[in-house]
Parts: sequence; C-alpha cells; structure tokens
Amino acid sequence: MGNRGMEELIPLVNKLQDAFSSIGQSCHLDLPQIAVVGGQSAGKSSVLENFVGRDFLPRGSGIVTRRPLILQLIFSKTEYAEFLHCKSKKFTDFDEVRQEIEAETDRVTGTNKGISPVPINLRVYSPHVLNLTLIDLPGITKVPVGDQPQDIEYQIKEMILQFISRESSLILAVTPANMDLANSDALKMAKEVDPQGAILDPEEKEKKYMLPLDNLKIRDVEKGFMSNKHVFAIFNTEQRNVYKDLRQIELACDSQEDVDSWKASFLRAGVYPEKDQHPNLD
Ligand SMILES: Nc1nc2c(ncn2[C@@H]2O[C@H](COP(=O)(O)OP(=O)(O)O)[C@@H](O)[C@H]2O)c(=O)[nH]1
Ligand SMILES: [Mg+2]
Repeated sequence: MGNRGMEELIPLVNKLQDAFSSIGQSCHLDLPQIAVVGGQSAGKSSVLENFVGRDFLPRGSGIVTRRPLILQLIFSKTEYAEFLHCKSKKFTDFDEVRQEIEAETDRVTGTNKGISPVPINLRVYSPHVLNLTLIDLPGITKVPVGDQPQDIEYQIKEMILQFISRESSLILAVTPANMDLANSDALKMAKEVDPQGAILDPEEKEKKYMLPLDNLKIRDVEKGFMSNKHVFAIFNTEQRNVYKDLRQIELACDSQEDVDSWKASFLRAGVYPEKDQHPNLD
C-alpha cells in the first residue's frame, strides 16, 4: 500500500541530507518527520524504540538523550544500522548501536550530563520498518544538573522547537499515564506550534499513552510448595524490559477463577503461553 512516489524520493533525499550534513549544513528539503516531545523520562525513547521493534536506544532515569537523534528507518531485506559519523561500519548487533549512540553523545557533550543541539544521524535498515524519519530529543527539564547551563530549560525548549515547528513535522507528544494531561509541557509546546493539532478522543487517549510491548510470553510457574498461590511469569522473548527495569514480572493468584480470568486477559492482550513458541519441544 506504499506511496511509490515517496518511496522513490526517499533515497534521493537521504543522499542530499547526508551531503549537506557532511559539510556542516542542514538540508532544507522538508519531508514529513515524526519528532517526539515530552518531559524527561516520560518514555519518549521507549516509544520510538517500539517503531523499530529493537532494543537499541539509551533509556533510563535522569537525562539520557542529550543530543537530537535523527533516526531514518529504511525498509530492507537485511537488518543492520549505520551512523553518518562512521559510515563504513555496519552494525548488526543492536547493543553496539546503543553503545555507539552513548559514545558519540559523550564525544560532543562530555560525560557530565551536558547537552548539544548537534544531531546524531542513524539509519536502521530492516524488513520490519516503514520508510520513516523519527527524531528523538532530550526531554524538557527545569533544574540544571552536572555541566548543564543555568538556562537548561530554555535551551532544551529551543532545541525542541527547532524540530517541531517545521511545517513538515508530525509532533508526537509523550506524557506519562500517571500525569494529568492538563500539566503536560509536551502538549503545551505541541499546541503552541500547532494550535489545531488533534488530541485523541478519550477512548483513544488511553491507547495512545500505553506503550505496546510485543513478544510477551507467559510462563506457568505452577503452584508454589506449601502454598496454594498460582504463579505466572510474564517475560519478553527478545530480552526487552517488560516493566521499567524488570525483564520478567510474576503474578500470583489464589483461586482457579482468578487463574482463568488472568489467562483470558493475557490472551486478549496478545500474551501467549511460552510453549506456543516451541511446539516441537513438547
Ligand atoms: N512503567 C513504565 N515505564 C516505562 C514506560 N516507558 C518507559 N519506561 C521506563 O521509563 C524510563 C525512562 O524512559 P525513556 O524512554 O528513557 O524516557 P525519555 O527520557 O522520555 O526518553 C526507563 O527506565 C523506561 O524503561 C512505560 O510505558 N511504563
Ligand atoms: Mg530519551
């Protein structure tokens, strides 16, 4: 269903962007790009990572994303990544991609929480992506830490505005689900540059703020010794975190009714029993 005209245009525009970047200029050909905006640790990098379905962006608490990351997703039969600053190297290990983003961030900003508006350009070639450009940005913060300047809030907002105020930018405002939307700096900034921007209706709103975590499996840990609790373990088959920094979470239920109702909910949510994955091992 792709738009063929666009698909043919993208490689050409990518070449132009590389050519401009290598002489320190930015290319003003504006193709639609999705720029993410939100508070620090709102989950911006995690949401973008889900577009790729790979664990490769530095994530965590505190200021993690400290330079803009321009992430071009390119549909391709083989899966690998390359950076504009070391074009000769093909990365096939996504842990190495994360390490390179961290090292390249430090190269320009130092290691003490400094920020820089100079973007890192990363391309991910994969059979699982659409041709899209995503921009990961530092989150809005208010209080300077480490080597950050006194006007950190202003500097980050300027950096974000530079990307989201382009006519061609789609703004993805990320707000944690435990925050009242009325307090969202992300929505405020998005509305400033795009007053007509749509906010999803209440039913859709909940879905928007949920991070889809695919490849979840459930393992039946059975009844514990000396206890009638029934324990399930939910984990990610690709070793991605299931909840914050946990790779696996355990749920215990008391009655058979609870066990059945949890099982039904897991299935509805797309979490399948582990043995489905290895039908031949049974
Ligand atoms: N509980 C929960 N934690 C999340 C979710 N998304 C991200 N996180 C965690 O929140 C922390 C900050 O996420 P990150 O993507 O780095 O946020 P960013 O600063 O906005 O880019 C990380 O430890 C993530 O693992 C979510 O949907 N639920
Ligand atoms: Mg981030």
